[in-house]
Amino acid sequence: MSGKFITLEGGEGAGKSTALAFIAQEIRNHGIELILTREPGGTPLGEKLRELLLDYKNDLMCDDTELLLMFAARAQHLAQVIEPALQSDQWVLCDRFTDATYAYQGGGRGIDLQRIAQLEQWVQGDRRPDLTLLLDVPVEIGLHRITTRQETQGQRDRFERERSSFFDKVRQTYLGRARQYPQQYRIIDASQSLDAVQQQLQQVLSAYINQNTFT
Ligand code: T5A
Repeated sequence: MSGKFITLEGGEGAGKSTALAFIAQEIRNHGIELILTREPGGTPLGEKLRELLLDYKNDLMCDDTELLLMFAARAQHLAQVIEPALQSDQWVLCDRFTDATYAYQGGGRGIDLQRIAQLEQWVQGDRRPDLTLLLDVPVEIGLHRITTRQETQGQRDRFERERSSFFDKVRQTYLGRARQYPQQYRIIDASQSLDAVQQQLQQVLSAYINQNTFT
């Protein structure tokens, strides 16, 4: 069995953190060895870059700096964590990856998608996710959820401070990529109840694992 690279994506308030533990457990229930990681971050150096990227006090960060820091963290993450795991036949579940760069820096900030594609090729070579689970939720529902969560968890980060028009472009870019890469993407309707979201995830994962493992 060769390692599979699974990514989890979605706009703000889509429920990724909530879904992550459930997805990991579902995969491990099939006897698969899995590592869990995230972007930006996933390594000690990447986590430092994450702090810079999310800190709302860095409000003067220009769009190219943001893009390059995302890919700097990613280069380290691939070299130190993702590639070694996949090459030793472990599966990797990553909370966000380059599809987030297309959605946020491309869709949200308006950076030319071709420039992102060039960096993607440079940093990743041919490495792409085998499966991307997109938790899709209308922007107003997602933003309402994070507003409720912030009452218990403090300050909004640099991205969470963006306007709803920014998140609308993020969502449309994700949905556009899901249409463009139907083999890679599975769209989960994340506006439903937690139980219903988990049921969808279970169905998608069972089908995927059955297709990609042998006993
Ligand atoms: N970024 C990242 C880029 O711009 N470019 C990139 O290349 C990359 C990799 C940090 C930021 O970095 C940006 C995007 C991000 O803004 P992050 O930490 O993954 O990345 O971002 P968050 O979106 O903040 O991720 P979280 O997983 O923390 O938040 P979510 O998805 O909002 O999830 P969660 O689980 O905290 O849910 C929010 C609230 O909703 C409730 C939860 O209980 C929680 O209170 N909830 C539900 N309520 C009702 N029904 C459901 N089905 C629910 N599911 C969850």
